Amino acid sequence: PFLENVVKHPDFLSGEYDTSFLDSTPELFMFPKRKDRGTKLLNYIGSITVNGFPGVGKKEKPIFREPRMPKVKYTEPAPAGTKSILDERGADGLVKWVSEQKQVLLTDTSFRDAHQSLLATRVRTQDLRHIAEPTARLLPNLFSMEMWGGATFDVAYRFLKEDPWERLLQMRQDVPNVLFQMLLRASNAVGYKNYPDNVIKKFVEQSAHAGIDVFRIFDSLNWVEGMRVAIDAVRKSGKLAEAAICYTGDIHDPLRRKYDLNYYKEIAKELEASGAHILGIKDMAGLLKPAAAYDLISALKETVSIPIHLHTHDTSGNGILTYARAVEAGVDIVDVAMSSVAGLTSQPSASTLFYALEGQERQPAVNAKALDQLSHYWEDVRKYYSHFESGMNAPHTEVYMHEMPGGQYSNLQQQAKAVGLGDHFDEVTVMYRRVNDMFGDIVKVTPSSKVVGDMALFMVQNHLSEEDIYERGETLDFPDSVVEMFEGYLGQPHGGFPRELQRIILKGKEPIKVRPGELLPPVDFNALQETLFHQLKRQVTAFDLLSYALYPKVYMDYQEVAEAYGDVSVLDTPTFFYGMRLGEEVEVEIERGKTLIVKLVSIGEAQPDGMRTLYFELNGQPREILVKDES
Ligand code: 3PY
Ligand code: ZN
Repeated sequence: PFLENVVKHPDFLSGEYDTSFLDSTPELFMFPKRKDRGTKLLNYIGSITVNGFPGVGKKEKPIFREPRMPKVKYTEPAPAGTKSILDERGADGLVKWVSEQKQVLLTDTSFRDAHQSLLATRVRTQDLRHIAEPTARLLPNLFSMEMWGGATFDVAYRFLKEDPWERLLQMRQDVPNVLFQMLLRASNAVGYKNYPDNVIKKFVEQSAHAGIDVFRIFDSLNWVEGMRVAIDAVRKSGKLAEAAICYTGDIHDPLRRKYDLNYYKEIAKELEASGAHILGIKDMAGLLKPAAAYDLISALKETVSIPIHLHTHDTSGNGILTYARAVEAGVDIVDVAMSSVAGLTSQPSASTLFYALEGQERQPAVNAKALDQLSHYWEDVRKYYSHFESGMNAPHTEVYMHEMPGGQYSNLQQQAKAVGLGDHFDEVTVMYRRVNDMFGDIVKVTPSSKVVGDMALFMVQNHLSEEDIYERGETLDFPDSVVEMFEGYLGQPHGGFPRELQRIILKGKEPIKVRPGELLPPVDFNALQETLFHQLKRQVTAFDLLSYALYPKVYMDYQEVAEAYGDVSVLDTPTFFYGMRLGEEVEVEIERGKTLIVKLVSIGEAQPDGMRTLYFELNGQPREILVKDES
């Protein structure tokens, strides 16, 4: 823990430390007394056993097989990979290396987008960690592992009750050789709204220190102005700025001229000129059809000289063909996932692509047997998360109609259910597209996609047609997210907002035209540090500050749970979601070399006030825990 405290110290993280800070910083030696971690964990287990996991409900704990692990030799150090190249030759050296590779390079998204898109982002750090080192050793010639950012940040706090920074620091220890990649929503960081510039800069700086090497930066309206602060911050950190264009529409559709080849070429040029090391094409919904992929990548290869990294979702079932054509056109890197967490709303499968390109000189240089073994692990782990599956189990070409991003489909479905529209989801998807067209045909990706989703739900729920909006709009109370977007707080869409609709939605308010970051006052981190110090009653790290600045309520709620239950990330996933069966015994490693053995002996009758006593054994000693039965 000492090293962890040092490594997490803000001075260390900002790179401004010298050796004297250890002497002048006695709080590093004063750890909060982690009294009674055992009891806190028993309280958590007891509460889940009696009441079920929040949002999932009380379910019988299934018997899961122990996830199959690949065979890996740990006697040698991990083979050198792209991370070693970045560390030795810097960002430009790495870019040069990428450009020199004949075969297409791969990014493994299993640790981020795959589970964000298939399992509501719910995969826990522990399950990621178990397979991180095997992946790094078996696939050392991956371009990168995408393992952070996007929704993983807030979901970790909100639902998994674990610290995303811890995830990054810990996984970095497991993976010294392969680049770590994150998804950064430009001025929206890992959130859903614009933040002040100093928050974005500090977030990038700290993420880089904690272990991120490649930042895929995108703006939810493809507004390059909104991306510059993040691009500059990444360049300053010495890491790789992958500036991405979100792909929308269809370059081959004569009726969608707004997003033609020229549109993408112009943005690509702007991004290259802004200092991007790599150009990302972020096909977040999986709309890029194979022939379009060939034409788009061919055109962009002629337009820019930086490497091109393509990301798609396999929702339509066309992902592999799209990649095959993109590879033919010279794409440098593509995003794939391990088979058992690939396909559908996730990325195309790594091994499928490997075999699809057999006999071609650009076939990726990966060990197909290793891919199978890694996939076995994910197949077993995925079962822990079955409650978060979307239910989509076949290719879904309707995505070409509604254009919903991979990660949004299941989310919006849940939102629709929550407002009683579970049986009307088809209507919602059609309305989603109609809203897009009303909004002037915009890029739909977090957070602009959420705005379109909110409006579609609002209209279906209130039985409003497009005509109603124009006729009665002045009397309607539009969702906040819709008003904010039309005010300009997510930036400016290509071609501007439709004037008439904007006037109706804003009801006389003036929209902004400048970058929201220019108007938002900077966060006073010193003042924040003081506030947090009083609230947390402990040393405040740069990570605490940033998490609070991004998500004050989510972060404080997390702290409250951590206070009540301790560090629940140490529990195995079945116990975390299902609690314990009567008579079951589980081992919990609370720190390296320190294991608790927990046995649930019996559960008492509910008292008139609803309280039940749970009888445990903790390392052989009887322990009683009181839990209120909420049923
Ligand atoms: C995110 O922003 O989380 C996304 O994955 C967008 O596609
Ligand atoms: Zn994606």
